[in-house]
Amino acid sequence: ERSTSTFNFASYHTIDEIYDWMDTLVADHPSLVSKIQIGWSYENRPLYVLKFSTGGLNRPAIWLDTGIHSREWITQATGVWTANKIAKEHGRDPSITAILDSMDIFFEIITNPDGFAFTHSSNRMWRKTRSINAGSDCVGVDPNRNWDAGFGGSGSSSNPCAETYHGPYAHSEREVKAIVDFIRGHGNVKSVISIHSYSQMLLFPYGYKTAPVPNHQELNELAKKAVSDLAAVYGTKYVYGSIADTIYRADGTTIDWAYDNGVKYSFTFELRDTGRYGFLLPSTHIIPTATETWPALLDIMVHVLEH
Ligand code: ING
Ligand code: ZN
Repeated sequence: ERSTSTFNFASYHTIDEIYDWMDTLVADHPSLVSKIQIGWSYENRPLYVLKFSTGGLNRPAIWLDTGIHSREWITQATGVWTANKIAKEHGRDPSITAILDSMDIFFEIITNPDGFAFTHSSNRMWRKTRSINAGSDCVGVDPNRNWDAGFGGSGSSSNPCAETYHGPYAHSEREVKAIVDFIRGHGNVKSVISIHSYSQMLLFPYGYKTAPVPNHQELNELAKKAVSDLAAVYGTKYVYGSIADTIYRADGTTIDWAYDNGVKYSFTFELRDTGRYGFLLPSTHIIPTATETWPALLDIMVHVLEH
């Protein structure tokens, strides 16, 4: 059944189900949503991005991604719910309507499709890409250590068998390079929001150094407001701050690269939970997690619109 009205947002889905659902979303909202392909994965799966736009030419844009780490299933599920919410609330909710009056939103829901397929077929706990590493029996690169921002430093591993293996060179992974080329080619991306799980955190640059970003105070206050509005929904507590201050030093991450490439509103969410279920979060959490995250996303997007 290819209809957004019968798709079950409260359960986890395969890549084929989610890719089919994208086409129904586009079909149901043809004047707002389109699907673009930004490249191919290592195993030759298409890399799809949903574009939300009411027109214009190369409008200022917000980039959202979920599922760059394949085992973080709550993120792809939240991505599906959120993309549907954007389409549904456009023309109803004043904030998202105002955002889409002058900005475009690009949303890559399955950012690591090979890894995601592998979590369904073989190993539910797979994090990395599925590229073959020369001279090693271990497969995959950490796509959140592969970006050209402090690439290869101590906050990542040079061991291909490690979960945080940075890869042979920056942007070696097709899944990463496709986003780099897209954001560079677009030239007007104002915000990157890269969604992970788990830990309940809202993080901003830097991860590859302890120095604060020039607009640290602005990002810190925005994060404070976003986690407060998130907590107001069901009481879920998030901590916030720079990556290096809040979790650990991490080199070669998405949002550090974005920040150093002119995207001054770069954030990572770490969604539910804090470890009871971890990556194996029951599907009963999907709608509550997405619902509470929505006002936090709106806070960031409205701030970007106003700055
Ligand atoms: N944690 C992230 C990781 O890649 C992170 C935390 C996010 C670090 C963004 C730096 C930037 O280590 C998980 N769970 O993936
Ligand atoms: Zn992650």
